[in-house]
Amino acid sequence: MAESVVADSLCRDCLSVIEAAPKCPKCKSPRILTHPELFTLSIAHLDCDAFFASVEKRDDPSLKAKPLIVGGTGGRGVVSTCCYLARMRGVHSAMPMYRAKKLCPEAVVIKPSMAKYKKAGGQIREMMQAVTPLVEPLSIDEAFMDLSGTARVHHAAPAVTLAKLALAIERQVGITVSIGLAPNKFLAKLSSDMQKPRGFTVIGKAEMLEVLAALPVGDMWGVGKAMEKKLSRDGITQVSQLQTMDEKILAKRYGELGLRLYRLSRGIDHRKVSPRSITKSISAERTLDKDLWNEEKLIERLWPLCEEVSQGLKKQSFAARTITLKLKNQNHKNITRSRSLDNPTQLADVLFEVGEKLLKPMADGTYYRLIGIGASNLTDPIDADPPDLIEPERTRRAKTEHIMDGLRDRFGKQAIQKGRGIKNKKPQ
Ligand code: TTP
Ligand code: MG
Repeated sequence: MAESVVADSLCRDCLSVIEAAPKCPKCKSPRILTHPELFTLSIAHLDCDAFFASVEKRDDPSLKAKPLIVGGTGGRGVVSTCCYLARMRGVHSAMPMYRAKKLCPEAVVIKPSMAKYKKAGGQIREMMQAVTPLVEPLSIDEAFMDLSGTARVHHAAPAVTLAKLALAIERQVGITVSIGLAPNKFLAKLSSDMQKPRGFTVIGKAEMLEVLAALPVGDMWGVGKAMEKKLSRDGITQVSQLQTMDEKILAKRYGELGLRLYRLSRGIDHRKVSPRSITKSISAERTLDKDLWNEEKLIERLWPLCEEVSQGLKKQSFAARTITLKLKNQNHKNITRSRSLDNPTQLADVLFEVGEKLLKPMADGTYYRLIGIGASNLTDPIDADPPDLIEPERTRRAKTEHIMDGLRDRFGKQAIQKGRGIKNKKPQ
């Protein structure tokens, strides 16, 4: 009997749908994508490769073959990103620049030009939105896309449309991207990172458990350094271990995060791709009824603003990496002070703690007529507010805040107020 052959492969260069082969029979390209679920999956994650560095190389071809670092060049500057040549020498994002230069002395170092990156990011987003309205940007260079139902419009399976999009971005924007295609957001994001740069990785239902089992727990979305250490102390270092653990035990030990680990380790993620334009910041500010200089009084005004911003973050499903305090003096001059966080937050408590620290040196006798707090550098809340092992009190406060949010949802905003909120209601 003749063996039946299945066209389960795609040439990423000429976009022909073919039978599995080492090279495309039509254009001879070796960039063949083969997977049994290739033409049925529709949730994707797209992430630009070495984004800032790629834009710089595009704009100055003499940099193409050189290791390139983009970042702050001052004494305390850090690496924003670097090209893959510099990565081979051990340089990576968030590394102090002096260390990066030691690791790769011949690297060219360039200061970031945000306007250029925003333009390129915007162009790419528009191209994604032309493919499907269901685009959920996560940051300037990455987004989820849901391509379910697009086959009819594009006369091609999502995988083909995505490969075509990657080529179009290379041609029109001049940089490369990596794509992950999977049954859900968690797996799509995981897969887009697996074969960078210029990658296209598929994780299907059939092999997802096996793929996940091979990962260290630190690769799980939402497991930061502190959580990784905690799990390791408890003897859990591999996702394969989580896969054998009982849901109730994980929930009891690690709360909400434990439940998430249970689900994600099994490849379960029901979150929808929710289209939204990229919100840059969420803030709240008040013009004071009377100009204030007193530190304590200014701090009292800060708390309700932090609660407001925190509610906004939670409602819109964002977490902030940067917190900015804003003050306006009697000459109507705006003064802002910002701080970046190690872990993004959604919590009023954290906003307040940072806001208070930023405010203290500003309370130098100057009269202020307005106070505000802003949250920016917004990311997915999945990484937000990991349990604080150094300050367990902070974890306890975070838990209280979540419980109060739940009560507020059930009984209304005024039904429950946190200590600081109540204090602010007292006549002064
Ligand atoms: P990433 O997508 O995390 O990194 P990348 O695009 O440079 O590299 P990769 O190929 O691994 O995706 O971030 C996108 C851009 O955001 C990056 O080019 C620079 C900026 N960025 C910072 O400024 N600081 C940081 O710590 C990180 C991680 C990124
Ligand atoms: Mg990237």
